[in-house]
Amino acid sequence: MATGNVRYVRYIAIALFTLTLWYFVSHSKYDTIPIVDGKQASFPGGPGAPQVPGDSSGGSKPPAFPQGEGVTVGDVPKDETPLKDDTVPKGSNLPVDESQSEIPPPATSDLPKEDTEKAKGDETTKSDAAAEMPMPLTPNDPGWSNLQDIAPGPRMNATFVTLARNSDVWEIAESIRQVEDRFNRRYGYDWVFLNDQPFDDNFKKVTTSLVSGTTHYGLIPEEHWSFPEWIDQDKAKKVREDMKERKIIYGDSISYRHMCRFESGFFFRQPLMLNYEYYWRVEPSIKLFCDIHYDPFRVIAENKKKYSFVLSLYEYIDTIPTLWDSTKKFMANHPEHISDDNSMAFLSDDGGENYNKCHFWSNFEVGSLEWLRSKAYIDYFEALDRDGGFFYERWGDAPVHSIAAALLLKKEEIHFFDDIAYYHVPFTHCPTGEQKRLDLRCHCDPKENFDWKGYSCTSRYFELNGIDKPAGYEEQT
Ligand SMILES: Nc1nc2c(ncn2[C@@H]2O[C@H](COP(=O)(O)OP(=O)(O)O)[C@@H](O)[C@H]2O)c(=O)[nH]1
Ligand SMILES: [Mg+2]
Repeated sequence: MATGNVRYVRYIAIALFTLTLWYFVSHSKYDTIPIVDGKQASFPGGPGAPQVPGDSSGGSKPPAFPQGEGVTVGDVPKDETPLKDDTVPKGSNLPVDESQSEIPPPATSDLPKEDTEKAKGDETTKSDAAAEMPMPLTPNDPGWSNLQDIAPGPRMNATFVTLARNSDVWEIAESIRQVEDRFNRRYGYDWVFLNDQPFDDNFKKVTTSLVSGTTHYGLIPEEHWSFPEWIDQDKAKKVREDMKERKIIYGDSISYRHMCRFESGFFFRQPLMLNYEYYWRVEPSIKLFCDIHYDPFRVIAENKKKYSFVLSLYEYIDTIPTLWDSTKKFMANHPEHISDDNSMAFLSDDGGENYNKCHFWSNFEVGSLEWLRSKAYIDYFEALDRDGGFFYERWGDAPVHSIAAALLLKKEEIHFFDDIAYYHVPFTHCPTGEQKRLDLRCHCDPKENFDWKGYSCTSRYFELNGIDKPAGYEEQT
């Protein structure tokens, strides 16, 4: 009998426990997902995030970033040159209040519209905005550890830019994902894609779904992707055959030559690019290994930098045997373009007589489009183009950009982004200091760092600029 009572008590206890558990589970909520206007979630793509009408991704696209008037910096307001070609504005179908209400606007967008109009291109307002919202550059700076929210502060008039074929879609998807995860998801910068063939729907769909900013797709005009009329076709063909026999990488490729010439002289002049003042070049299959806590575009703009790099190395001489001769001819013809405070010591060990083949690796660049569009740079490109080495040899855009930067710019206008840990086959830049790698949550193997190895030119850049190399660099030589 007593045993029976105990059993009943146990049943009642289990029933009570189950009811209590059910009550707590059904009434609990995640504190990190606030209820906003009866909707859950204030993070892009989260439960309850704005549904984009007609969006087959089920509303998983991030909402539009607050990058409108008044938050751009520079003399080329985005609206001045109409966007050409195919443009897919991020969240363009969203009702305005829905796309903007849940994202904190950057500092300057609080200004009334007429003030923001006035603010465009106004130096005082730009520097005020920068001063009010300084970037956290080190772990001790306020705001450093906040990598969740949309980044406060002004946005630069800047875009990512990628040259790609339709067949590069999955390799570029991988790169975009890295760039977005480590940086752009908090900034929403635009992305311009350029191609010598029309981009197909799949390329546009995949890339637009991954980029947090607005994507633009441009078709390169034939005159920027073909042989100029002064090129002797027979001579160019013989060169390709000879280079093929000598097994020079891409030596027999016509399209690679068009690509190098395009990246040297035309990408920054495409109609879509005219809307912007700064660019960040991204290639397929690259990796970013560390969090990027600040806006590299702002670093460039606020410090008046014009060009930047993360990796440097020696060029394969068989691809550029006469590039330096053409450069010396240009220097003699245009002494007015050569900077008094140049980086010749990066390029030459004998005061300019011979080229040491050092160059910045141009598959990563953050830089000034205004500089590339300057008379000095265009004169240099046109002088090289006339000499025909893009086709009679196989001049790469990396030595072309690098020689131009080293000769036409002041030393301090070239920046080394140590914090941007990067991989493009087969080289890696991984910050040397352990504390930095931990602070930036890097996942690169420091043993892979190329900076101080014998085939890198980065030591020269440090020495030329009087910058101390980081502690521990000797262990990575
Ligand atoms: N549209 C287009 N893009 C190209 C072509 N060839 C190369 N590219 C792009 O140009 C960039 C450099 O080419 P890549 O193959 O990475 O050269 P590598 O890094 O020097 O080995 C990449 O962004 C490619 O996607 C081409 O024929 N057409
Ligand atoms: Mg590449």
